Amino acid sequence: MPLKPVPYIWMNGRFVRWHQAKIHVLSHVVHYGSSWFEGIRAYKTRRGTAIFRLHDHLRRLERSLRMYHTEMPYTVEELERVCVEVVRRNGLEQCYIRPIVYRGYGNLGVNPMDCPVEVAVAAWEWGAYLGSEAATRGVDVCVSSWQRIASNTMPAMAKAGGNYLNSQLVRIESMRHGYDEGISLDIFGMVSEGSGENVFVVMDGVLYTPPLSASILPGVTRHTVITFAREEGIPVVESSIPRGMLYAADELFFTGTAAEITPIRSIDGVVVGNGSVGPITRRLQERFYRVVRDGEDPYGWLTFVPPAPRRTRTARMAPEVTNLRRR
Ligand code: PPE
Repeated sequence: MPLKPVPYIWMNGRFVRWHQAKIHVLSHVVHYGSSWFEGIRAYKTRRGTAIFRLHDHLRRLERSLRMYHTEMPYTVEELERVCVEVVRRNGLEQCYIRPIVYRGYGNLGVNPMDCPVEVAVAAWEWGAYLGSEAATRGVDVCVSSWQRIASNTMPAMAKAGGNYLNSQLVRIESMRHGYDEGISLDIFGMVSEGSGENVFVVMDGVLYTPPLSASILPGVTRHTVITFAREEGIPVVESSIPRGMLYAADELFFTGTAAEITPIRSIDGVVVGNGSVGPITRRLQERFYRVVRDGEDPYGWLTFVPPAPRRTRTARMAPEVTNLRRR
């Protein structure tokens, strides 16, 4: 399904029309993958539209940039206001928000430092990531023949555009072989993560997930699930997970902003548990929905979006996010 355009994208300090949000073909990012981004969801909760863990996502963006010796042109607080305004101005009740920082047009050659650091924030409606029945029925997954990037090649902890070439290979291979998604092992043969999700394993009532040293992205949803599990009294173990555990597991699931909490119903054709959503997975999903659907917010994870402006015809409004000075 192609993207469904909304009126505006915020780009380098102003709102531009969706179809006008363009870059030059010789921009550094096009050639060398030099971008850092986030994926954030806004939910239509009972208490109004709210962005989930906005601050935490933007802090991760800042850290991704630091790993590449690049300063964010705007502060986290400024970008928070921009994200809110992008949702509001486009009249979106629930959506996916994509802030992206990239090296633009300046010079070419590997050295990025002569290219401007540019920033855009877009939002669009994005439904279920792994299919409409993924959350209730689960997905079929394989172990990929592609290993996850090693932390001494590129920092897997950074959400950098270039990392997603590795993810693309995993995803393409899994789909070509008839699966919904693939899980990569790290270079030491231990379970790492999905092409766009973190992985959890349930065995004997204990929740296991790979540590940061397994070349994973430190997922915001992963942290959310760990928080819920601890509160529910479910023991959480962050440790190396041998591949065999995937086949022996009582329950398996993915977490991610796009995928939310998606049960895995088979791995390499081996049915997980009894093939239906397991009790711990379900409990964690319910906890998650209490926040993003009911708007319960004991952790301060929701940023509510004020109602949309009546007139959206002029893009020149909202001086608080259009007059931002670059740092
Ligand atoms: N690992 C990877 C490689 C990853 O891309 C994501 C998010 C996660 C783990 C989970 O992180 P978090 O969203 O903070 O819980 N993947 C994003 C990209 C999806 C896309 O296709 O683009 C997402 O879920 O938004």
